[in-house]
Amino acid sequence: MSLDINKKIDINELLQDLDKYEPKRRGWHWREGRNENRIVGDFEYHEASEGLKNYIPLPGSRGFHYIDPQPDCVVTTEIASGRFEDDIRRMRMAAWHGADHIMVIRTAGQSHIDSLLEGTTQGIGGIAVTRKQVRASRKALDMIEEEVGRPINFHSYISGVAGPDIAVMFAEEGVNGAHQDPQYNVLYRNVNMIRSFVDACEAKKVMAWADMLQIDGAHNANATAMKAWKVRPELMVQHAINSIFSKKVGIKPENIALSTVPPTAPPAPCMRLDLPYAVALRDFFSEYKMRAQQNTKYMESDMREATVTHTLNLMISRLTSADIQSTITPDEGRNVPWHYNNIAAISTAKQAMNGMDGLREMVKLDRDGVLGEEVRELKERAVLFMEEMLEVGGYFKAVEQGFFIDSGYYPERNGDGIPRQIEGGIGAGMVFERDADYFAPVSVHYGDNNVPKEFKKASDAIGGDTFEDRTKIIYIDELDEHDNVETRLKEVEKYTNTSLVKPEVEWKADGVVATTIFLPLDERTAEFAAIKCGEKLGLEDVTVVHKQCLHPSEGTLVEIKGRVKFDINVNDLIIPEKPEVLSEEEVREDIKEKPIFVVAATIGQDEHSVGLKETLDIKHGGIEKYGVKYLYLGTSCPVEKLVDAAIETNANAILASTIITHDDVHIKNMRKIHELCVEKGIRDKVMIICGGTQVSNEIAKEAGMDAGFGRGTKGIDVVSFMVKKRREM
Ligand code: Z98
Repeated sequence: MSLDINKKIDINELLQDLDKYEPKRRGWHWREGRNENRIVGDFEYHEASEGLKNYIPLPGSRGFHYIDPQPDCVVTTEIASGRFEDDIRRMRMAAWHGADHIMVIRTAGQSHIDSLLEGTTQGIGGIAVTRKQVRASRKALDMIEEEVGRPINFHSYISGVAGPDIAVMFAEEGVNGAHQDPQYNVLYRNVNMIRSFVDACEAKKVMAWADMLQIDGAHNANATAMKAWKVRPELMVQHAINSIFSKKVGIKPENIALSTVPPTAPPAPCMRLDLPYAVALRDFFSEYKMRAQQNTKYMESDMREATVTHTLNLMISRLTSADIQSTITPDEGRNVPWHYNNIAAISTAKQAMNGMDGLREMVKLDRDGVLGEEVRELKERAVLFMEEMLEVGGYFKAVEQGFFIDSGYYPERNGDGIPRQIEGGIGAGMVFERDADYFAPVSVHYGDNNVPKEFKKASDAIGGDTFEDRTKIIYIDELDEHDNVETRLKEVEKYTNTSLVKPEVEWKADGVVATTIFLPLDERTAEFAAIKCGEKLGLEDVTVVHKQCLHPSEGTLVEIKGRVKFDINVNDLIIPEKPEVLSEEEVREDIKEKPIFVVAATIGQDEHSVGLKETLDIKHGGIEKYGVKYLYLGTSCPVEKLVDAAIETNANAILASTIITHDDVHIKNMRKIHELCVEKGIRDKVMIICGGTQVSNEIAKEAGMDAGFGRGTKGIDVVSFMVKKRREM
């Protein structure tokens, strides 16, 4: 199975023979061609990687031959709608925009699961990670990476008491990266700390075998702490613990990534707090990789604000360094995973990183001043934290005493940390010392293993394990009769490979649309008025996803979402043929060789001039820019005068503009120009083009014009038409 860019990914086909599917490869992949200067289009980039085979560039690239330079670092997006069949479609869109690290977090907390789930979700609320989902996603990504021409890293989470089991499954299924940090289990999921660290040895060993990249969980401290910037010393301690632990278990340092988040957000003076922190981290942990994630702690539902925070965070990445740049959207604040906000965040990262390409070559961080002092202070606080931890008897004791997630700026302590008991938590007392003759017949295992002499390696005892012989992997399909992908796909069958379509945000054919409404009301009233507006628009289940007071009494901006009841049959749509626009180069060349002269005016009794002038004038890309010369006759120009001017100047084209439409005056005037030209014998020599907000190509042609241009027309559209039309003449 391979993908055709003109066709949707076929989920049914993807699921076929899934039980036999083998992932194409294992291991993490960094972008190719980093650290080399690269020419893309008109520009030289110093922090870019190899480009993509298929991509969607940024909208502004229109002015730059639609190039799509790819930053040097891996770009992450977190896609987790809870339905893998929908996630897969989003992964494809994300990859085309530049994501090569797809993280999937399931809606049922993985750390709450006691064992590897296969076949069924066992009645838990939410969607748990299963082999089937992982395999289907990896299979899809194996095809998507062919399509974009760049390997894509698939990533999920190895946590909870089932962590080692999940690690094994991920290794078998070609998962390329995972969050793994025993401190996460201890602090946020109350897993017993001994159990968590012992399990982590096994999980990390498996990750090392699978060449997976590991991301730690330190960022959860600043997402949880009351004041995120106060835990900066502690964050470094957490990074240190997991990094050195992982290295000692056998993960190579280049596969160990620190999950760093600039801890604060505007309106805090975030650079002053975040930059020294970022520098201190890179001083301490130069051996490891940096995974930079956006600050989410202070994220509200405002897209604009979140985007600025993200951009400031991206500046930190460019001023210091990032090996992986994560992107997160305000969906966390809205509680809806929107397809398009993933893409928006990827584009923000791509745009900002390309924009700040090579910044460090031009701007040097001044470590002699406040920055240096702050960096030193942060590092000292972290070291003192670590020393005190040792003094009280080590990590476990420190956790017991509530050292972590305390709201004080160390060494200050407010006594509100998250304390856990060494003997307490999930899985307490479930760690047993291995017997002297302990033997596990597996190829990858942490710690003592007494391999009997008759075997060269432990797994020989069973003739090879699942890492060596994939046929031993037992694939269990979904067992739940009601909650499974097949039934979900049946529910949307009406919209699969048919001409029917519904708007969607989260899941296929969910019918969800979002609308922005301004109401001249106070915030509270506006909220309820907006819901009423949504209902009157025919939406169901209307909820407010964002509101922002613009003035206590003058008005409020509200974004609502709701569900439409209808669907649309695309076969019933009347879609005019899309005019093909020539490239700027081709147009310029053509006009250079064979000049074009036009006469232009707003006709009849019409005083509107802006649209026509924008179309003519060089400043905003009017036809003048491409070498066209023109005579502008102003507004309210009689049709006769315009046609006479065309004759006198021997013009190639007449450009008429008309906005007013009462009594169909625009159509009457167009027809009059055509008839006059016929009468005066120039119709076959002159192109007649009409533009205006109410003009369409169809209306204009019906009225005898060669073409009509409506709202949103640019000079290139008009000039491209003229060049093509002249070739026909
Ligand atoms: C991120 N947006 O970093 P449950 N282990 C670690 C984690 O950070 C997380 C989990 C496990 C964030 C996502 N992080 C939040 C170290 C989650 C997940 O039990 O499945 O929620 O554990 O990508």
